[in-house]
Amino acid sequence: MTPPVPLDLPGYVHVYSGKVRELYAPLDPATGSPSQDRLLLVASNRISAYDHVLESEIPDKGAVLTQLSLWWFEQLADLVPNHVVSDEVPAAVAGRALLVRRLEMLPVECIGRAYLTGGGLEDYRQNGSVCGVPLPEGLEDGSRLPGPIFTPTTKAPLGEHDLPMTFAEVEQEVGARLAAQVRDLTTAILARGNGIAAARGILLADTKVEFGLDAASPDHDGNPTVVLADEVLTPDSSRFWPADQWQPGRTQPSYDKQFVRDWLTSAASGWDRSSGAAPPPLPDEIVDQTRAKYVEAYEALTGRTFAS
Ligand code: PZK
Repeated sequence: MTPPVPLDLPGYVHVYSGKVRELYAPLDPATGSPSQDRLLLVASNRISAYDHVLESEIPDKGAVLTQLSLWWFEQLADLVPNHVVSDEVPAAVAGRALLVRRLEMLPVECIGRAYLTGGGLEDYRQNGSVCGVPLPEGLEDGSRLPGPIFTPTTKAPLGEHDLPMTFAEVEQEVGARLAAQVRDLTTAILARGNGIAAARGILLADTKVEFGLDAASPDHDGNPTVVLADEVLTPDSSRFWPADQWQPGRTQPSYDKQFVRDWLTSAASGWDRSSGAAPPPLPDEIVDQTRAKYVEAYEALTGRTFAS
């Protein structure tokens, strides 16, 4: 897995690369030193599947996800403040980058689940609970939960897998007050998201959100404000399912990645998922169909036309 070469963005310095996104720090024009209070969050057109970042890119994916995140931040603004400062960014990353407030990030991946699948389902089958949250008997892959639950994980370094945490472990990491705050915010964000998405034919099975502290703006009690960071309720941070195909008891089709997964696991790709080999490039029609699904999700949710 060779990380891509960071962009050369005059006035910015590269600080970090994730699987499909990058962080840059603006340079102070007067001193030339990196900003301590701002970051540029850039979404690429890269796509991952089966734990590989593919060599094929999906045109406009970075812009669609950035614009969707921006729209969700607005929909959630009465629940939680967010890190967005501006969408005025260098032309080279127009539409797919945001200038954000640099926060002290909490060392927890905040996962909310409204439906049971993936790692949550495995935990449930072994323990009858997910991250220590007890659940009713008889649930299957894709079952809707009685209400959204908080199933946090550790933040593992890039390439390693995050591990489930109990709520008590989150309390030990960040304190009882913050732990309760991020739990309640995570489930409220997912509930609000599903309230909006269900009417548009999309189920949000689960989501990962990240919070940071803004010490510069303390709340009423003098505590640092909890701020929603990163991306929110995008197909990269959440499982999107087509509502009309939802059928508990099987693996649900993915709203955005199903064409990619089906082709990669078909004989046509010649790829053996268990071989550890890099997946082959995607045929143009799979790229086009996948781009169309991202645009379709954006347009269905926001009611806006995606303008590339
Ligand atoms: C921050 N990440 C994950 C996101 C990447 C990596 N507002 C913030 N302040 C401080 N740190 C972060 C954020 C945000 N968002 C986010 N890591 C640190 C991440 C995007 C691309 F490469």
